Amino acid sequence: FPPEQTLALIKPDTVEEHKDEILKAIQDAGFSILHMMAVCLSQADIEKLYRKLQDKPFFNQLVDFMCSGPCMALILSKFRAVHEWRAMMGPTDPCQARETAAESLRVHFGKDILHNAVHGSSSSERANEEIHLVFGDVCREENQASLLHEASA
Ligand code: YYY
Ligand code: MG
Repeated sequence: FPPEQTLALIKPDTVEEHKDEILKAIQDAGFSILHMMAVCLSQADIEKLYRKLQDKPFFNQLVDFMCSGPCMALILSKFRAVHEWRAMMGPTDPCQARETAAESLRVHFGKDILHNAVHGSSSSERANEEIHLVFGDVCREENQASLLHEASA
C-alpha cells in the first residue's frame, strides 16, 4: 500500500505543554514523521491555509490565534494518512465531541472550537498544497543540498 502524506500542526497554545504527548501518540499510531519544525507562520500563510474560511465571522480571530506563537509543523506519512490523522484529531469542536464517548486529541487537549489543539489537512490535494506552503522553503533547501552533495560526489 503506497503511503500518503499529510500536514499536521500542533497549534500555538498547545505546543509548549503537550507537544511531547502528542508526538508520542503520533508515533504510537504508526505514522512516520518525515519532517518536523517549530515555525511562526506569517499572517499571509495562515490566510492561505484557511482561505476557504475567509468570509466566516471567526476568520480574524482564527488568524490572530494561529499567529500568536510558534506552531509545531509535521509532515506525516502513512497509508491513508489524511484520513487517519483526521480520525486521531477528532471533530472540530472539542466541547461538542466531549458529549460523545469517542476519545481524540481534540477531546483530550482542546479547549474550545477555536483552540482545538491540532490541525490536519482535509484531502490529499490540500495536504500537498499545505505541505508546500509550510515546508516549501525547507524542502527547496534540502533539494539544493542534495544536488550540491551529488555534484561534489
Ligand atoms: O478542519 P478543521 O480544523 O476541523 O475545521 P475547519 O472547518 O477547517 O475550520 C478551521 C479552524 O477554524 C478550526 O480548526 C477552528 C476554527 N473554527 C472556529 O473557530 N469556529 C468555527 N465555528 C469553525 C472553525
Ligand atoms: Mg479544515
